[in-house]
Order: sequence, then structure tokens, then C-alpha cells
Amino acid sequence: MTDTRNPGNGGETHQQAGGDTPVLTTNHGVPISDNQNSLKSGARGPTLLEDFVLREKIFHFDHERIPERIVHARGSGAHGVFEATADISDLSKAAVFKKGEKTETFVRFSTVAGGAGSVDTPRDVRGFAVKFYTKEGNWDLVGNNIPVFFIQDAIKFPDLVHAVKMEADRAYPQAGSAHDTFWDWASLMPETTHMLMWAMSDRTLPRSLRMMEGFGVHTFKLVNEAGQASFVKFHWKPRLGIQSTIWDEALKLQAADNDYHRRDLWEAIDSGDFPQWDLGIQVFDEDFANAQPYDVLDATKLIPEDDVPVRIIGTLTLNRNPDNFFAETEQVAFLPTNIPPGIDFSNDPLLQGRLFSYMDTQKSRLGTTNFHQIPINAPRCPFANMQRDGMMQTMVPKGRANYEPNSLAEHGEEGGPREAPRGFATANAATGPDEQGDKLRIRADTFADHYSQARLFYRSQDAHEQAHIASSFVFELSKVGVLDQVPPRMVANLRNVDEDLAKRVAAGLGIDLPAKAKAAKAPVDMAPSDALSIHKNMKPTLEGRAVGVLIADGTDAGELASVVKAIEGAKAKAVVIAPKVGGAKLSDGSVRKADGQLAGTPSQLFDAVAIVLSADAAAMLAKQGAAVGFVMDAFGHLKAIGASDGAQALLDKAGVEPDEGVTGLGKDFVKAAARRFYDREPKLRDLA
Ligand code: HDD
Repeated sequence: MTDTRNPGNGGETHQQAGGDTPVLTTNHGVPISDNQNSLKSGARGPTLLEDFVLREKIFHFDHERIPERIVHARGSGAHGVFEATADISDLSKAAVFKKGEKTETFVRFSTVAGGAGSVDTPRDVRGFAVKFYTKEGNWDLVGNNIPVFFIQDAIKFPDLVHAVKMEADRAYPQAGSAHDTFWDWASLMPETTHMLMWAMSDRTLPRSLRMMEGFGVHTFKLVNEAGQASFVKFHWKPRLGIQSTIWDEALKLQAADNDYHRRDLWEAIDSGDFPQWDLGIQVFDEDFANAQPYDVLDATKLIPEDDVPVRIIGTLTLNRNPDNFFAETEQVAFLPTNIPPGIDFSNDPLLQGRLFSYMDTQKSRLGTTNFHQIPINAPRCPFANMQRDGMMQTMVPKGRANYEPNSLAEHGEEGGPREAPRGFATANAATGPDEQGDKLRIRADTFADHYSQARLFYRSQDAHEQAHIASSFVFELSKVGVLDQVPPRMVANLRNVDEDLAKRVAAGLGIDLPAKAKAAKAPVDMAPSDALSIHKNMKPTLEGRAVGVLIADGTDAGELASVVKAIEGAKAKAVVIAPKVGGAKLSDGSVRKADGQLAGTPSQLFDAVAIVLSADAAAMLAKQGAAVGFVMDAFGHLKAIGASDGAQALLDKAGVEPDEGVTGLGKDFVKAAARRFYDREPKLRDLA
């Protein structure tokens, strides 16, 4: 039915309730019959204070926002399931690890420094937080896409975050570390050096949230039924392999699509292309820990996979988008303190500090100690205790049993829950030797080596990756403004990592090589590890990726059909781009609608491009900046370019030079499209 009571003046096209359409009401259930006009005294008179419909609507709207997360404010979430695939009952009694067990999960990926409305592709660490709704309570594995952290002790976290976020007086830059305060602080904190190597690598420029690794970072413990504990590090390995963009591409992505990662994740899940990660563990004991030149309780250190191989124990599949961003992705509250029996903390001082911070921050964000009752946070298993009341209490406990022990049951009253025969306390009793000693504000000597693993990381990269790291340092330090002392201080630290790296950064900045910084402990050489390189771990696959297919009037219909088929056959998305979104008239007279308009769909959105043009169209497009840029950027971003014979004029104008990655439209294109052509790069840009 249509409301016609107020013809021509708001409300004339509005549907009214009836049939399956529910009645619009206030929050208190009172039906609303006019949602277009406030209540007035006379048609042109003042609005009445008694208009509770207006007041409630505006009142609620005014309070829609909650404080954004102090870090990791911008995030994207998805529901999924974790399936345990290996029997590790000898290591852990946790129900979530029982072979064959399927556990509901919610995952939130995030950038760290930017606000909730910032972009998806800054150079930044990505959060990788997983909530497992296990049978024995929630387990939150709140990690990042980098296996180490900037600092060793939680007491430095506020300094790190203050330094990296927008500067206190001017409130910029947003979502980036390339500014004075971050590098001032980092250059004074040698313990950041290892993480800085990762942050300056392409790890912080992921192509897709689906194509990055995740890490629990800290050393945790697994505890078996007998109470025996082992140390463990958690790893997420993406089934699609690791893939990163390059810096120029990431910069241009910020302009092309602020929501690049969020959209990519949503669309993949929406189309049934469920992203998957394998959960791996590195397990080791006290003897191994004691034999290492680093401390396993130091979160700035990793355990090389060559020393302790990663054992796969399960698979995470993200299979459902959130129904509501705010209710789920925004309100989800991760707590590193959420661990079920069978998993335990280590004494890592960074982890210990986190155990306080997260609970506290949720109270500030979500406003109440009852945030665990919000559906996304509530355990899926029953929960019961004597905690009562508080703001926004939604549970209605019956009876008098709000204390324990009690003997109410003896009188036939409900006595309430009692301690579990098997639970966390049992596990905790036997999780390794106790550390004891004087009460001190001190850091163990075993935490003193800040450079060996930074060196290990740098030396494990291939030449292209090393060049990217050196260039990132140059770029970031070049953005340091008035603090002239900062770049040399940083380069002085880098001399402890690798002399060649330090020289490249100094040369790139145009400064003299400073004296080497004094190291708290002299670095040692560790054997390079292939697992640390992206390039050595990329999968030559088009699966889950996207190819931009540029067409225009006159495009050969057969060529287009076969290249699209080949791309889709390789499980990738073929996205057709034309100068006009209405499409292009193909050689056979048919009109192919475009998925994107050329001017608004640049090639940085794709993993490879196919240029399917007639000679006339190529000559015409060679005069258009968007078309030239499309091809030039694809070439510059080291992507495969498959081109029809007719496309040559456009390729020439875009400066495309023949190489392995420039192909025709046949099978060799699809094969090439699964790769990036890093060898091309030195010919195109000066890297440090
Ligand atoms: Fe943290 C959020 C990961 C150290 C304090 N952190 C947060 C999130 C992730 C991480 C992924 C976003 C969770 C979400 O999506 O809601 N944080 C890490 C990792 C760390 C780390 C991998 C080191 C290994 N964090 C860390 C320390 C502290 C915090 C040392 C404080 C002492 N982190 C917080 C926080 C946040 C947070 C302020 C902001 C929002 C939230 O907790 O829920 O409490």
C-alpha cells in the first residue's frame, strides 16, 4: 500500500505495513504512522517538544558512534569454522584441537595506525584476530601478520602507539609511520629493529587479507591431560599463498579504492570463494628454549622454521560475511585472556601486559563490563557464575544464589553453578618451572640482542626484496621533517644489521654514513631462512586473484571470450573494463557490458591485465591518459600483460618493453598472470 495522505509533500511513495511488511515502531513498541514529518503546531508552526518519535530517533542517532579502538580501529570481519585435522592430544587437552572437532570462529583483520575511516592499503602491520567459540569457552588468538613485535615489554606500548599515530598537535599523518615522531622514537629504541625490517618489507603491503600469514607472535604453552606443558608458537598459513603489492601500487590503490581489502574479502566470501588458512604450531621444550641465542619469551624474536618446523593441525575457513558491521565487526571484543584449558600463557612480558589491556579497553569502547553478553562476544557454550548486575545487564538470573559457596539447594532452592572438576586451574598447576626472585624493574640479559634476527630477516630476502626494504627506509626517513638527528641515528642502528643496507639507506637519503650504534649485545650470524621471504613462498596461481580485461568498440568477440574463459578456468575473476561502463560493441556486433569504467578502474586493482583491442581502438586509446596509465602501471607494477596483436600502439605509448611477462592472449598469458616480474623493476625505477 502507498501512503497518499500527504500528496506531493513527503510520504506519497512510502510503503505501509501489511502482509509480510512489519510495522515501524519506536524503541518501546509504539507504532509510527508518519516517519516523514515531525509533530508541529500548525503546518508551518514550531515543532512540539512532546514529539517523542522525533526525539527518540534523533537521540538514538546522536549516540550511534562508540569510541574507536585506540589501535586497530579499521577492520573487516568474517565468520568461519575451524576444523582440527591432527591428533595433538599428547600436547594439549583443549577441545578445539580434538581431531575432527569443528569450532565456530569470528575473525577480524585490521590495520594498526589508521582511524576507522582510513584507507585499507597504507604501509602498516595487519591485525589477525581469531575468536574460537570452543566447547570449553572462547579462545582468542589475537595476532598480527608479522611474527614479531616492536617492543619487548608492554610498558612501552603507549609510547609506541603515541609515536606512530597522527602527531599530537597537528593530527596528521593518518595511517602511516612516515613521520617525525615515529622515527624519532623507533631510532631511540633498538629493540624495534627486527620488526622494522618486517614493517619496511612488502609484508606490510598485502595484496589481499586472504593472502597473508598470521602469527600468534608470543610463545604460548600447550598443556596435555597429564598436566605436561610444551612451548608453542602459532602460525596461520594462507592456502592462496603469500602475495604482496609493491609500494607504488599500494600508494595508487589508496586512490583507486579505499576499501580494497574490505571489498576483496567481502566479495570472495559472498561469491563462495571461501578463504582458508592452515593453523600450524611450532612446539618445543625448555631444553630447546635454553639452548637458543635468544629468549623465547622475547616477542621481538621468532623461531626459525628451519629449527622448529611448522606442523599443520587444522584449517580455518571463512564462510560467512557479517550480517551487520557494527553489531559484529565493531563490537567484537578480543581478549588474549580468553584461553580454554589446554592452552596457557608464557612469561613473555609483552603478553603479560596485554592480559590487562584488552579487558580494560573493551569497557571503554563498549561502555559496560557486560560486553561479554553482546552476541558476537558471548561464548557458544553455556556460561554461569555469580557475577551480577552492571550496566546493560541483559541476563535475568533467578533466585537468591549470587554467592558461592551456598547451601540453598538443601532447602530446595536453586544453588547455582559450582567449580568444574577439570578446568583452567588444573592446567595451570603444572605449566613449567616457576621463575622467582627479587622484585625488580629489569629486563633479562637474554633480551639484549636486538640485531641478530633483524640481520637474519634481511639476509633471508632475495635481492628484489632487499631493495624494497632499503627503499622503504629511504622513503620513510625522507619524510622526517625537522628532526635532522633522526635519520643518521636510524642508519647507525642499521649498520648493526647489515652494512650494505645501511650504506644504501644513507646513500638514498644523501647523508654521510654515521658511526655504528653501540649494540647492547653484538649480533651474531644466523643461517638464512627461506620461510622469511615472500618471493620464495609465493604460489604460482591465479586462484582467488583478478585480471582486468580492457576492451573497446571493435574488440574481437572470440578473443575476448577465450581469454575470459582461460582466466575463469584458472579460478580467477575476469573484470571487463571499457571506456564506457555501458560496454563496447564487439567485432560480431554484440554489446559487452563493462564491469568497470576505464577512468575509474585503474590496473592497480588487478593482478594482471589483458588488453583486447582492435588496432583502431588501440590507436584511439593511446591518446587517452587513463588507458595509457592502465597499461603503464600494470607494467610498472611488475604484472603480466597479455595483449591482442591490435593492442600494440597502446603498449608502445605506455612504454611497455617485451619481456617474459608481456605475452599474447593464449595459455602463456594465464601462466604469466600468476606471477610478478620482479626482474623488470630495476629497469623501471631507481631503488635504493
Ligand atoms: Fe594489541 C588491539 C594485536 C600488543 C593493546 N591488538 C589489537 C588487535 C590486534 C592486536 C590484532 C585488534 C583486535 C580487534 O580486531 O579487535 N597487539 C597485537 C599483537 C601484539 C599486541 C599481535 C603483540 C604481540 N596490544 C599489544 C600490547 C598492548 C595492546 C602490548 C597493551 C599493553 N591491542 C591493545 C588494545 C586493543 C588492541 C589497546 C585496541 C582494541 C582492543 O584492544 O580491543 O587493548
